[in-house]
Amino acid sequence: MVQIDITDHVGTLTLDRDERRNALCEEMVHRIASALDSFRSVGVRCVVLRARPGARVWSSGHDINELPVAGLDPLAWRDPLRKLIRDIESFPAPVIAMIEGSVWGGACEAVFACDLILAARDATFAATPAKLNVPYNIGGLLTFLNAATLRIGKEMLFTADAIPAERLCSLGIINHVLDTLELEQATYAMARRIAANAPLSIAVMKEQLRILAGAHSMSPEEFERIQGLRRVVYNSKDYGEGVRAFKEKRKPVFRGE
Ligand code: YXS
Repeated sequence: MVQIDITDHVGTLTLDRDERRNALCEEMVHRIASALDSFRSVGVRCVVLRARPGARVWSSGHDINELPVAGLDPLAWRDPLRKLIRDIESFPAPVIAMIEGSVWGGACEAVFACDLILAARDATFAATPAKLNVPYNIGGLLTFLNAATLRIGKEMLFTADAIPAERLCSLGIINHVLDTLELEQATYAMARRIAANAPLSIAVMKEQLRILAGAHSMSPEEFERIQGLRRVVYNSKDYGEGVRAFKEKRKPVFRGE
């Protein structure tokens, strides 16, 4: 499910579950975490997170078959996608997302949680909770808010459109868009430049930026109100319909109940 390589202080983590379009199942997230632990143990100074060369789908997001149906929070703290985001954000060196193909759902958030994004010109990004009636969680929405402007974040989340990488790059959400043939060389050149700099300084700046990006106040009452609103959504008939429609390979019919 995951291939790893370490060369000159640069660790490469390749998603390798194409038969499920690199859906981020619990087992895959566990293997990513193990790979990051091994990178940390040998002092890797920059990570490249990628799919196999030529991938049409970088990742199709959360494994829908693992989304709970019976009225449980689909994005609770222990959910694999939530763990993956925390693992990326807390890794003590920059993680560069190198994107070929299409990125869907929670994989968009995982890419946005990376420190840098370099994408092929024809890559696309589709945030899909509105396609499945998933009530995204507050921490996840903060990842989108930190990566994009509020307006672009709303467009992505409300339309679920597949947004071209070039548009996101023009908006400063993606660092660089390159021709596919140049992408890998440019990504590793940047990774090596980062790896040649001072790792302690970079690690502590990354951690400070993580804390600053998450520094938002919310009253306990507001948090509880939001959680109650989210519970209405994942307890709704529409929630089961979203997941069922995917499994039955048909368009969902949402009734707002
Ligand atoms: O039919 P089989 O058994 O061969 O399986 C198919 C797909 O069902 C499976 N697969 C997935 N299984 C679980 N979770 C997924 N996310 C997922 N995506 C795909 O992989 C096999 C091959 O897929 P297929 O035939 O559709 O491939 P394709 O090349 O024709 O189309 C690729 C995609 C990515 C356009 C298509 O697979 C697709 O639309 N996948 C779902 C994308 C999506 O809606 N992702 C959101 C997941 S939910 C999530 O991330 C968050 C909770 S949220 O939604 O809140 O953001």
